[in-house]
Amino acid sequence: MTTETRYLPAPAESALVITDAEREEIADVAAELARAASGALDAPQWLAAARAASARLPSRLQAAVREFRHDAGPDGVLLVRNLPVPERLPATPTRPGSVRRSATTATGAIAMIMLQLGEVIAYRNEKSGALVQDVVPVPGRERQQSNAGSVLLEMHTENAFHRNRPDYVGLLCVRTDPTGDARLRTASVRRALPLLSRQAREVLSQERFVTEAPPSFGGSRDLPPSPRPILRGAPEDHDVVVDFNSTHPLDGDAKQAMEELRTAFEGTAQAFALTAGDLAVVDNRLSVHGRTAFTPRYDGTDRWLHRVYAVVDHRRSRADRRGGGSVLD
Ligand SMILES: O=C(O)CCC(=O)C(=O)O
Ligand SMILES: [Fe+2]
Repeated sequence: MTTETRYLPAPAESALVITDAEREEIADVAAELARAASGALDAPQWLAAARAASARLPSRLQAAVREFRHDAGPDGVLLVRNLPVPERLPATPTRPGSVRRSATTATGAIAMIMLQLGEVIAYRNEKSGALVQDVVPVPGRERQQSNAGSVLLEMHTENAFHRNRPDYVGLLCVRTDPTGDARLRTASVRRALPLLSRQAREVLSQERFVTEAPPSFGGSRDLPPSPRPILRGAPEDHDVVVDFNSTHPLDGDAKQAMEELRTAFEGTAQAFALTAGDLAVVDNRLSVHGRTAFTPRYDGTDRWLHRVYAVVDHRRSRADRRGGGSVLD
C-alpha cells in the first residue's frame, strides 16, 4: 500500500535555538561531567553526577524543557538546536547494537537534558542495556523495521508492546546525513484526532489490537500479547500506543480504524532533517515517530544519532528494575 506523505515544514519557529554562548556553557559543564566517574556512562555514579550537573544547564533551556514536560503542545515534540557535539568525531559505527559507553560533550548534553525531563532508563534486552545508544544504519539490516534499517521506518510508539514504555525519546544528531534524505518523522494524536470519524475513535479506544514484541526483546511483556486499545485516557485528549509495523487489528472494523489513523498521521506528520547539534525530544504518549528511507554509504560518514529514553515516574517500574538501577528487565 502506498500512502501519500505530506511533509509539513519542520517547525523551525518553535525550535529552541541555543545561542553560541549557551552552547559553550553546556559544553563546559559536559566537559567537566566527562571526567566524573571516569566518564563511565552506565555507572550509577556518573548518572548521579549528570543529574547534579543538569541543574547547571542554561536557564532558558531548563525553562523550555520544564514547559515541554508540563505540556508537550500540539505536536508533542521539542526541537533544540545548536547543542555542542564533539569536533573530532570517530567514523560512524556500522556494527549492530552499537552504544556509547563513555562520556563526551554530546552524550553529556543529551543525558543532562533527558534528566531534566525525568529519569533515564534503558532495557536489558535492547542494545545491551546501555543508557546512550547509537542510531546508525547497519550493513545487511537495510530492510529491518528497526533503527538499524534504511528503508522507510514505520511510525511507532517507542516500545509499544512494553508495559514500561519510555515517556520521552531523545534523539541527538551528532553527524548530519550526507545524503540529506533521512528525516525523522513525527505525528501527534492531538493533530490526528480531529481528522478521525467518530466510529474510528470508538473502535481505536477498544481492546481490539495486539502489539508484538520485536524478537530482540524477551523480558517484561504480555505473553501472548493481550488485546489493547490504541487510544487511551481522556477522550478529548487521548494518549496513543501503536506501532504500524507490529500492531495488528483483530477484526475488519479495527483494521479500517487503524487505516484511518494512519492516514490522519500521514496528513499531519512533520519531518525533521536533523543536523549535527539538533536534539528532537518526542513525547511518546502523544506522538509517534518514524524515519524516511535513505541510502547509507557505510564509509564512516553516515547519519549518526544518540538516543536516550526518559520516564517521568521511576517508581512505577521499580519492580522491573533490579537493584533500583536504570535498566529495565
Ligand atoms: O532514525 C530516526 O530518525 C528514528 C529512529 C527511531 O525510531 C529510534 O531510534 O527509536
Ligand atoms: Fe523509535
